[in-house]
Amino acid sequence: MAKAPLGAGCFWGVESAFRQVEGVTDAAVGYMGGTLANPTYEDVCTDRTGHAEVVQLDYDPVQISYEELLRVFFDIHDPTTLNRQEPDYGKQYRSVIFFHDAQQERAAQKMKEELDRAGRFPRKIVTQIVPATDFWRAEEYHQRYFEKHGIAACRTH
Ligand code: MHO
Repeated sequence: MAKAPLGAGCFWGVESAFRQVEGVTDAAVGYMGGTLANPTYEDVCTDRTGHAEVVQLDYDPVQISYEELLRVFFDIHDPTTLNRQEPDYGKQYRSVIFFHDAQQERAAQKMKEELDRAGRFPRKIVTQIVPATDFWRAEEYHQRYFEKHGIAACRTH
């Protein structure tokens, strides 16, 4: 099993999308990339802890490659809006790929460059590609949020 932590906006929808992908064996929502240890959702919402909302994916590399996971990642969000994903503003909603090793880093860089070159999006991709840090699992009520609440999109304010 391998791990891939990815940030693509409000983690409810990202988790729900990846749970439908074959080869993804588990998914947990949480926070990564900040300074505060053991942050709460309210801490992260202040946009002052530096964390991003992420989904920590467990996947079986025999069933799905890292590249295929990244394709899904780029398909399910807009990687061209800086610190914003649809209705949600703030650095915690940034588009970010946290890599665990040099191979993941190279794969992510390569895909970002290829998508930019191919003009896949009307604007330049702003996705960060940075080393993984501590994963802080989010509060239980955020896990499988859509399944619990029967909604399929992040509600807007
Ligand atoms: N716009 C969403 C953000 C939730 S997400 C877990 C809301 O309705 O609060 O950041």
